[in-house]
Amino acid sequence: MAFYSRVSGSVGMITLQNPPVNALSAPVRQGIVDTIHRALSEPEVKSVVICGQNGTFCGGADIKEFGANMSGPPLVPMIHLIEAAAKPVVAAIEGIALGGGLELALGCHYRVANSKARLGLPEVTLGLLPGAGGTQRLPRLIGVPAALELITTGRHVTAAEALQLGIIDEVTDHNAVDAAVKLAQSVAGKPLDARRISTYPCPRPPDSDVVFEKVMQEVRRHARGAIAPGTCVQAVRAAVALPYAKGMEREKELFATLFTSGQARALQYYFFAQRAIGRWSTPSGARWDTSKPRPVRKAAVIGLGTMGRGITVSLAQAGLSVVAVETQEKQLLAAKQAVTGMLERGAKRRGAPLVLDQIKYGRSVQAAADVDLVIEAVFEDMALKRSIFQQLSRLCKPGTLLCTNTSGLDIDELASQTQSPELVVGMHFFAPAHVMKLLEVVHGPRSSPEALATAMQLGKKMGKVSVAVGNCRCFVGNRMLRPYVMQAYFLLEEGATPEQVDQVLEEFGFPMGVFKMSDLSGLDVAWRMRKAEGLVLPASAGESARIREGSRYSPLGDLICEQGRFGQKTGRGWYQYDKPGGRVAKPDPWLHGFLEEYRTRHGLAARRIDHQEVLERCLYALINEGFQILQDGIAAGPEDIDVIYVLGYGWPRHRGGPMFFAGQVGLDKVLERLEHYHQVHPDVPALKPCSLLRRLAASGSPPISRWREILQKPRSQL
Ligand code: 3H9
Repeated sequence: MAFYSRVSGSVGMITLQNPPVNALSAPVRQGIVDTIHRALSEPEVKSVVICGQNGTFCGGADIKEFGANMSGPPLVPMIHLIEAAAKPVVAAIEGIALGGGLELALGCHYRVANSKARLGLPEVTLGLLPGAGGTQRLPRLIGVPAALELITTGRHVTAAEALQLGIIDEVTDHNAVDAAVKLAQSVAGKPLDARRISTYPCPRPPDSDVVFEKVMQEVRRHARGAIAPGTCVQAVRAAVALPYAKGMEREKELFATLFTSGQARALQYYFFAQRAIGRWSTPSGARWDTSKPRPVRKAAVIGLGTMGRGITVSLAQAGLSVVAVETQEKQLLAAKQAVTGMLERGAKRRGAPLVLDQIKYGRSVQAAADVDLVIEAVFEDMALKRSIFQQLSRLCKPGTLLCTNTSGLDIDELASQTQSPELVVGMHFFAPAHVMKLLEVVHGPRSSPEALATAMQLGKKMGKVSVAVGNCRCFVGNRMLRPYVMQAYFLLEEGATPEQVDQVLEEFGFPMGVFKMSDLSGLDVAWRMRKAEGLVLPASAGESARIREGSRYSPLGDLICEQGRFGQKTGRGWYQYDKPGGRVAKPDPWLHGFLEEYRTRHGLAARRIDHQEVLERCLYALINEGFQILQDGIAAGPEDIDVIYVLGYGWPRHRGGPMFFAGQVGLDKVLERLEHYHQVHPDVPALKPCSLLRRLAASGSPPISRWREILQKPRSQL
């Protein structure tokens, strides 16, 4: 709702009240309309201030309403009512003015903001465009190029930048409401014609067709299949090409096409998914969300390879004292240099203080004796990790939390090396660890809720999105990746090329297909893990290298590693690069010849494989594993898996995540296609539909919001 009061007798004050962000729900819109009418009708009131309760102006339209039948007064006429008012209306912006919130402010005659406020039109990130006049008013106010940039990226700007751009009239370090009241009093009775943005001509850039075409191309290149950014450009173009009223009609039409699109639904689902994860414990796990995290002031990182360096940077930037340990002298020097460089660049970029002094370097694990928490980040080698955990358990002060940065090793095995297995937790960071937002926090069967809560809290402090997952081989993200990669290998065996598979996946929206991605990450890491698991057989194994106890396995990844082709770092992998470390992937005739020779050797006939099969086999195998993970209780819900995939694996956000995507395709359809592929490839267990998928499909494919409830039922019923 919005409540009304009077300040100093002559200023009508409208306060939006809808915690936590004063979103413009139906009651709030109704409240604004009612109170504006009241302020305009009271003769003593000479001007009006609109502000938000609790230091927050407004977070925009109420996204929760989007899925339901909309009621209450629409936003556009409400904002017109404000703009057309005969008394000056001033927006007092504290905290945030985002989306419809900024559009409301643009309908006001003046805007005052607190210096800490952030403003923006982030609708594009929800698969929408600013649909309450933002695409028509903002370019009129600040010009087309600046408006296009803000609207197509959804970027938030500070109050200082907003002032510079001309979005607001005044910035104050003090209370914006007091400043707005002062301004409202000073402008009472003054003419308003020049303050109504909708009446401004829209400045037409010279060569406007060329400008828009260029922006459209740029936006399409970055959008990877997302439709909202290009539609935003079309709406701003209408501001230039059409008079205001017609431009508003165009904005409405374009908004309507986006509003009902699957992409908008996916992006809005994802918005809430990211906020919802962490609220539930996994079905197999201890409750951690009600436990109090321990304070962590000093942490140690053991092993300063690429991951250890990124983790050290992230911890220091989060304000912790860090002991960074590397036993190899040369590696330690290189790490120190690299960490210093990363911190210096980070401080410059973020305008934050340099925190070099918070890190102490050491060559012995002994240096971790007095820390509150250790993150071991050595090589992915169980024997090495085991011995480090034994040492840590002996030397660390009682109660120290011992975490391992592993992408898939058994947390319980490490816990069993220590005297306090309840204090052992997995923290799976993603490379580069100081940049990537995702953190899988892995609870072993013996990890205590408190230890888990501490790791989750620390992740948050480090600016990560922490997702709690259960302990199993490769956890959630990498476990799902395996069947996906394996399908891609099978497709090569059957006649596809890496280029073809990658093209299909990139068209779907991944920034890189599976083969380019593997070349970038380095093929040797997964190879080493497969070797440790005994999956890699010698070349002499012949046909038994391909069929393991009745299940098909593709040794292609192992074979190219045996050739020393580890991807970008060696200049050769699934593609060729101009030099070791090169980044531009080029098709490699050697690889094509190698595939042909491999097929001949194994009597495999190459066939033409269409795009649909490539996409379905790769994605549905991955999704099927996701259902298995839910069924096993390794992830708390589909949202957790989706967030992991979007943040850690490049799954296109506008497709919501793999589990949401499955729901959008239709669970019965996914099931039917998996059944089909499994019939054709009965020796591929990853294509055998998981029983949870069958059960959900049989119960009428309930919406994803209901899966969690179904998952709560006893495992035996799934
Ligand atoms: C729009 O305006 C369309 C118009 O152009 C045209 C219409 C015709 N609605 O993120 P947080 C909830 S589209 C409903 O954890 P923070 C959020 O779910 C809208 N709920 O906090 C969470 O709930 P819970 C354009 C909303 O401090 C709680 O608030 N606006 C909305 O890290 C706290 O959120 C946007 O895109 C909303 N609009 O960040 C802004 N916003 O506690 C979207 C938030 O139950 N919002 N909630 O989990 C944001 O970017 C961030 O939430 C914000 C606060 C920066 C505001």
